[in-house]
Amino acid sequence: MKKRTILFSLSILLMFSAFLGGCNSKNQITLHVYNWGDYIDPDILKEFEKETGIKIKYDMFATNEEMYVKINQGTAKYDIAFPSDYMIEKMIKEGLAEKIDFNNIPNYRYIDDRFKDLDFDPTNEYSVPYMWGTLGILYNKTMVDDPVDSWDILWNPKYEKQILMLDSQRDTLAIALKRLNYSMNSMVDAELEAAKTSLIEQRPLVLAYVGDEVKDKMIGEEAALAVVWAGDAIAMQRENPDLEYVIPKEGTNLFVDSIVIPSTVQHKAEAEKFIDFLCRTDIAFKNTDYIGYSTPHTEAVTQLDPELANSPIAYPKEEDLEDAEIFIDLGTYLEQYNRVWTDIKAH
Ligand code: N2P
Repeated sequence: MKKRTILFSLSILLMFSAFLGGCNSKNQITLHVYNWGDYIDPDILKEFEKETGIKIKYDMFATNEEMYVKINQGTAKYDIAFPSDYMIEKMIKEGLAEKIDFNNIPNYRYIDDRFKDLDFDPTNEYSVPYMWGTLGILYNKTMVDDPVDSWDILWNPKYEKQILMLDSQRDTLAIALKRLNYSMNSMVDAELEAAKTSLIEQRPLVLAYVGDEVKDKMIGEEAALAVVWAGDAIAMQRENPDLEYVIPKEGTNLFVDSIVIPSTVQHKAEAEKFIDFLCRTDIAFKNTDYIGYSTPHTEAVTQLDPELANSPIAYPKEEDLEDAEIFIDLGTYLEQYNRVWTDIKAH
């Protein structure tokens, strides 16, 4: 008899906790965050969940174009995304980015004015700068004996099958265009065709077109030269000191990756809370220290290890950026870039 009573109470208890659990999961808000691979300190996500009780579902992409397709399809209901400049411009034009209520982002005051009023969001209504950097060449000093100061070295047959290119259409076409002294935002058919031809000529020299795998490959000395983003160069140098990063003399791309609230948002208030959290000085510092990319946060930058804060890779001098260009949205001319990119990849 007693045994039965215990069993009975136990089952009531189980039912009750299942009921409570059910209530809980109903009120539980989950923020869907869509970011580049290797682009956040994972502890920060845990800290946000702990502080706010808001859960995070975190997905990653490798290129702006991949992110755009997902947001445009609208099936995955992202609340937060981290596109670059030109893609933000496109998203705003196409109604794929929501206006942010900056009253909810008091920590926005820490973002350096140099990263405000930029052409992709001239009125600063849709985006909050997250990280910035350059595109350049990473090479292994023990494997390359020529001077590395020009994009041209990526076309040197001496390094056949020792070259890694980025599997990213704007970045790769930018290199080919810059090498030919054209703008990386060129909308001139003949210039784009010349860039395409040069990349097709280069194909036999290329070991692979890669994304984040570039890091393992360069650290493991599987290739001598790679096209990388500056922040990743810093992460790789931490693991292999024979790696050097160079901004080629023809000039490069300067990118600003920013946080946006895409039109697929389900939880706008919580998304704004997350953006403000990322702009909090302690969090921005922790994140920058972890990933190695360059922060636009005026306070976080002062707390960095002097080695990182003074690194010419992470924080290049103005004169090194004189020939740098920011990508712009190409509008309908993008179709030409898509076509050319498909042709290159088919070879
Ligand atoms: C990090 C991706 C950086 C994005 N892996 C460069 N725009």
